[in-house]
Amino acid sequence: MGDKQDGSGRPGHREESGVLTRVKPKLQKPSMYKVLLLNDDYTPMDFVVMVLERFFGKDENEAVEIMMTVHRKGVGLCGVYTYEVAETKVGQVMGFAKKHEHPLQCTMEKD
Ligand code: TYC
Repeated sequence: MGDKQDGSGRPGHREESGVLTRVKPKLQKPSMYKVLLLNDDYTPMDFVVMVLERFFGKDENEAVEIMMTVHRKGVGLCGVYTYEVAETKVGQVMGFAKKHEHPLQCTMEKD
């Protein structure tokens, strides 16, 4: 529907004055961003587990697993989100850690 061939030689396109145009412009998939937690020596393990449950929807087992990965390896993946959602999660975690006076760091990077 709306993309029948018109002599442009490509389905889904039309050609006018030598310019090939998509009939239905393609929507681009948004870039995705990883939200990461970083290890430190002072934030209590229970607090990190709570963060993972509260802001990343993890159940207790998943949260403990991610927290222990961060504790052992220095960094761990909380989730992958669009830019605005990732930015919001980072802000929520940093605000929550600050409020409780823990040095927990949360960052994002392009997937
Ligand atoms: N290393 C901390 C401790 O021994 C625990 C911890 C885990 C801190 C994960 C931050 O992102 C973190 N209390």
